[in-house]
Amino acid sequence: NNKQASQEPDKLLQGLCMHTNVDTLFAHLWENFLEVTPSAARIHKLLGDSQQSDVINDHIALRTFNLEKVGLDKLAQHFLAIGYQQCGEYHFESKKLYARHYEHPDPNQPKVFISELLVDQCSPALQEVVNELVAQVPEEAVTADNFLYSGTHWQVDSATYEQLLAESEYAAWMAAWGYRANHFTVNVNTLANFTTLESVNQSLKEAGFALNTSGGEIKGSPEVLLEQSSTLADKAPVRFRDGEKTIPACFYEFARRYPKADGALYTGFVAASADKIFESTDAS
Ligand code: OOG
Ligand code: NI
Repeated sequence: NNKQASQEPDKLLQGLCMHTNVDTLFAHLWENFLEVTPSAARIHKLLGDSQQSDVINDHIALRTFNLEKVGLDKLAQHFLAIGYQQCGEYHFESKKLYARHYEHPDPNQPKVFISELLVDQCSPALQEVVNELVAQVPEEAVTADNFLYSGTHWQVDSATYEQLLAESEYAAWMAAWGYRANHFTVNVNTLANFTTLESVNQSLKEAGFALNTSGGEIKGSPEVLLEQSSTLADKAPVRFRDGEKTIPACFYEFARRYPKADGALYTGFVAASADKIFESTDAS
């Protein structure tokens, strides 16, 4: 009993520290995301100004290559270490991507969607470029606290960017932007002055924001328990080896979830919808 009593404060402290760590990580990711996605700050204000409380995040997404040094598991480790658990997995055959999502035991913490490019299924030319980029990442950078918002650890020239772009938009985006939240997603269920995703989209369009229309403005439906929409990525300057170029950076997403048969909100993702959300960073 004594022993048990003396463990309680430890457990409590651990729980508190975890929350501090989760909040700190997302604060860094958000700050880093806003550097290249100024429209997200304006949209956050637009949605948040219409209610008293803050805007709640449904999830964030991160991207990587499936190479040993920097694969999905290496990114996931940063979340597992602060209490997240592995949940669903998703396959995107034509884009040559694999993804998993992670959830925190506290349902108010954002979910995390991590994808990786299946480099071994790409052309020898792409494999050569990506291997060379990843070779420049110091081993210790991957486990450092700031890895998930550390950007690129390599130098790339604009011709190489264009070469990647011709084969995989995803590979080109990764080469240009590296490790950072690719998007944040507003939890529409908790917005006080918006009920439907249609009304969110309408307000965004009236304010002049461009939405991703691939697969329709709204991806998913009440039947699949998830509706999503997103802005088209902001364009931001990247410093390539041979000079600066302005290209698609990151975007903002909006998600409305529906209850399952047991009454609890669906917490997974929908592969067919995710496939279109990826295209929010396309150059066209
Ligand atoms: C992830 C796209 C998928 C979702 O909510 O379905 C996604 C990405 O663009 O990296 O975020
Ligand atoms: Ni998303």
